[in-house]
Amino acid sequence: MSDRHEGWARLLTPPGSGAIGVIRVEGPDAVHIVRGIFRSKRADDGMSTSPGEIRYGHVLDGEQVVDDVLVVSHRVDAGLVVDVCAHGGVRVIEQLLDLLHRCGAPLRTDDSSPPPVWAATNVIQHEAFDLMARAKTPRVLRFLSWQSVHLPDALATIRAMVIDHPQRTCEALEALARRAETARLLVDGATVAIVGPPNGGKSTLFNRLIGRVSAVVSPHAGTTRDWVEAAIEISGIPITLIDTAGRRATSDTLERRAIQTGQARAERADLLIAVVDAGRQVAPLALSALLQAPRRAGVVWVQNKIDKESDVGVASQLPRNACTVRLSARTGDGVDTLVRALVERFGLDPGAERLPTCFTARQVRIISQIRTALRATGAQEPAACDATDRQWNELAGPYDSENADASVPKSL
Ligand SMILES: Nc1nc2c(ncn2[C@@H]2O[C@H](COP(=O)(O)OP(=O)(O)O)[C@@H](O)[C@H]2O)c(=O)[nH]1
Ligand SMILES: [Mg+2]
Repeated sequence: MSDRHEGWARLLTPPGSGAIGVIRVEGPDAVHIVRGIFRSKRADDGMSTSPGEIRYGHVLDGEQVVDDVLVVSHRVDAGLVVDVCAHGGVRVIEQLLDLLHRCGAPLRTDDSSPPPVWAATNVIQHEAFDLMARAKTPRVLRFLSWQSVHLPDALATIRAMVIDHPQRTCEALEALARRAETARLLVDGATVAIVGPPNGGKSTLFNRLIGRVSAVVSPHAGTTRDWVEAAIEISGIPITLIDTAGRRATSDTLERRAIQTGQARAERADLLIAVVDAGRQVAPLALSALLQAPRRAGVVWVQNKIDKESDVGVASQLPRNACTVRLSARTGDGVDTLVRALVERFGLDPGAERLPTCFTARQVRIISQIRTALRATGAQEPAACDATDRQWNELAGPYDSENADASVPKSL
């Protein structure tokens, strides 16, 4: 059939399970191809070639019903394309695409759409495709797409040297796992909390960074009563930005609770933006709270309100060698410097993403098991070889869609 018909299929809905899955059949023979596999529920009519006219029926593979579907054609440029709207289960779509392929309409994907998960040939690729469907930014998509090809290759190369160079194998594996932090920041995203004394301009800065007014700004200390968060993207890194209530001694129970919950949220953040008013000395209590806050990616200090500057020596209160940015959240002056400082603190230079990197907790766990086995017994020991063979296969072996674990891979 395929040599008589010319067409191709595209998946219009995201890969993975959904309520419906829509496959568009395109090409000069799109209508012929769909007609050949579609049987309308009303015996007297088949697929309509009038654009927009929907028909309900079955897709048949020989005599076997693959799914009940709605079929509708559209005019695109000079020709007709046909949308097959089916149930969105992964297996149903897989079977429909397979049937269309056999009928002369193979699947076409382009770079901007992630490949369907079932197209994976090995376990790592399957994890990458699954996470790609949920990627929050194009940068994350590119990272996972690169890993889907290069991480399995790198593992094959490392595995090939296990007998002769067990020590080097361990080191190479360790490097893959060490870089997992890059993957975590990209795939899961980073959490950045804005902290500091009341009235420093935290909420104003929050609103400016998210590009809209979300947190209430006022000259009254204690205005922000709860933490507010928003999803933003900085340089392709998905970021959850959190505005917290400013810390101060207060008799207001509600405000005290807001301060505590904001503080707890900030404690789990990857990075803090500590905002102080450049025209005011920081109160000792607020300063000591800020100084006791070491974070994985550190603290970026912001001296805000430089538009109404009167230098009161705030700089001398801040830690020496601290990363400090002077800006005005109100006018936006200096905010681009802050954005650059945040990216720098994350240490995600584009080159680092083009290194093979573990990107799921499962990969890190199995790599650690292989390293332990190699260190304990040495590669020459047959028992160790058997054990690690099993682990290598579990790590990056062929993907078996029939027996695969259908759960979403746990990112880091
Ligand atoms: N002049 C000036 N005022 C600002 C700036 N940022 C914030 N403010 C003002 O400072 C007050 C407190 O701001 P807010 O964002 O609510 O501070 P927060 O309590 O730290 O969240 C408000 O009156 C803001 O308009 C700034 O960059 N320049
Ligand atoms: Mg506020």
